[in-house]
Amino acid sequence: MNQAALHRLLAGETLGGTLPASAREALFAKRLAANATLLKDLFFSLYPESHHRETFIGLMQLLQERFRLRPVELQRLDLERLNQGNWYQSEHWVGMQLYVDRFSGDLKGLEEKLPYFEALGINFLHLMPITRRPSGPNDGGYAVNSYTEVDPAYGSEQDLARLTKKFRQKGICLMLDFVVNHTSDEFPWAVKAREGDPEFQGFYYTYPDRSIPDLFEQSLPEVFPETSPGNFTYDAQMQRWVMTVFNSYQWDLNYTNPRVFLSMLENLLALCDKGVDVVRFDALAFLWKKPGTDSQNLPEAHRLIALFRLCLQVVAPGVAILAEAIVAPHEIVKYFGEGALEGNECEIAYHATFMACLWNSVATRKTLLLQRSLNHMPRKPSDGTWINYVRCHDDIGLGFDNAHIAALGWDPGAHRRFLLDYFGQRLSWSPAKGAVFMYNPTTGDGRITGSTASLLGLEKGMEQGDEAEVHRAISKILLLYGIVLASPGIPLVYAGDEIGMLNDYSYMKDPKRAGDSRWMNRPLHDWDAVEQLGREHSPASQIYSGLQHLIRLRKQYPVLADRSNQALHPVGNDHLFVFERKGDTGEGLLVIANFDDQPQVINASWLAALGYVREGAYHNLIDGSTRQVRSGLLETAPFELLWISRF
Ligand code: OTU
Repeated sequence: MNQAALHRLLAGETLGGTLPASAREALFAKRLAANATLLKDLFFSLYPESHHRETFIGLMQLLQERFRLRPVELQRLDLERLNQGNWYQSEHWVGMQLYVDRFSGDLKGLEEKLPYFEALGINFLHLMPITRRPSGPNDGGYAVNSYTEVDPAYGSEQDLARLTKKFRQKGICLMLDFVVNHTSDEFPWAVKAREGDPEFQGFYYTYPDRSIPDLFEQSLPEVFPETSPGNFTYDAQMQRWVMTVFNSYQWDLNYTNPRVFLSMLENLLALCDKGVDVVRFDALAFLWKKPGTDSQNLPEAHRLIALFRLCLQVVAPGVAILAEAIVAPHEIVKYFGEGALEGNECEIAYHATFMACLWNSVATRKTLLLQRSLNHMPRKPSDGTWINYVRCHDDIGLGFDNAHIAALGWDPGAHRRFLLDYFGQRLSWSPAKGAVFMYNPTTGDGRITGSTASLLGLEKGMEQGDEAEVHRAISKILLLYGIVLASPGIPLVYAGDEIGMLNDYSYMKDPKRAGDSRWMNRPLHDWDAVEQLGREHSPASQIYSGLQHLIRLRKQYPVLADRSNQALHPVGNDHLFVFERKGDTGEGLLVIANFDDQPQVINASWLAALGYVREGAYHNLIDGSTRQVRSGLLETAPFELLWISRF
């Protein structure tokens, strides 16, 4: 059966919305055949055939069953996307990430905010976890009691169904989390394990004594050393130690047990059937553990992710996977799949290195580390794309290589300390108001929390009534977002940043959140400020309108889609970050970003050679102005961002 005929069948116009069983079966058979060899190889490489033949047959049955259950409307979308190719690489996507409860109360409330997204130009939404979670500490929903059931505080299943339908009608892409590495300690499997059921104890890494935990601890780093030191927790009811790499109430799933994989796949496919377009694989670097290693980025973890991907390819090929791998630069790229797995892991990954380097450029006012890190990163496969972001709900990890810091002539330890001091309010001259997160005195490692606006000086500037500081902060916010919006990938706005929301200190008074300063950058959305937008020349209004304008501009330039190239230009001025987006047919857009608080110049002759300056003039798309080069130099104002079009 050819694709067009399948399309007609799935469209169901002549069939009253139903699809003949024979056509569905043919489609399933085709998809399975296309993926079967690799699927089988991967499965038996993790779970030896000698012991797990039956489980593999169980997997095949599960795929068939889930394929039958996949709603026709989503099957149709799957086909559309297969035909469209890399739909996620379009310049048309602009994302926003938000906590539903903090943004709009619940899912119904979120539906009412659709005009807000439309006005700003947002058409890709990452909703932080919305499924059931413990009523006590739950890591913002990253400790799950269910992978599929909506938490009653957020609404009902119907609310979610209605919302996803609305999103589809409006062309909004929905991304939801799949907390693939761990469940809460209240998850049904954990409850059974605690009750003494050995089968479910085998769903987690549980041990009767410290011998194996101690072995693991020799090489396992700590993720939350301040609040959750160590990687194991003793459960008194179960009388066993259980691996808890994150918080003590987040139990790590044991994927060396194939039943865990099958059960989690079932959860994943059920989640996809709710109308999710992208699933965010949380903490996926940690999926496979092995004593004697740091149990991150292991080859088995990659194979496991590929296995999930291939199963999706059979059942729900329109759904993309986002890698949340906040790991070393050369490790991040591997989540797109490499070697035999290229194109068979995640389609999308957070560009954590880029994000971290942007913050480094803010503190140093220099772009050397940014350029060097990007230049040295292995290239991602052309079918993958990045999520580019300035800030998210988590901390900022200083995720760049010490070797690059050293190559610039800086001492890596001292440089990292400087960054923590700059953002963590230990330098009186720094405009940043942030906090140091999870400082580990033994390693000297620490991360940074705080909202974009507060980290860029808006909070301090407003407190001190320092207009110049406020102005600089606004410029810096638009500078960072303008870079991200012109970079290859999906730009993601962290909710609140569009109106310059400051740090929220209320978490300190809430026992469920105190101790985790990431809550500082998870404020309740300020709808009063939104109400006032445009009525006054407030920082919020300036940031909002600036961002809205940049978003509109981005969508007008197909050269900003991920399929076109990015070339970084070393321009001989350490304060500037200059890159060019180039299409196949001569289109081009040049971005110049000044990270310094002084005006900076570059030699314009090579810009003329590239076609961006003609007869001493150039065109800045951002303010629509045509400017003159003076004495052969192009000048940028402090923290200015230019998008220059080609003549
Ligand atoms: C993720 O982040 C989530 O984004 C966090 O909100 C969760 O707390 C965590 O997983 C546990 O579910 O440690 O500080 O890649 O950087 O996975 C953030 C490694 C985190 C980690 C990342 C994790």
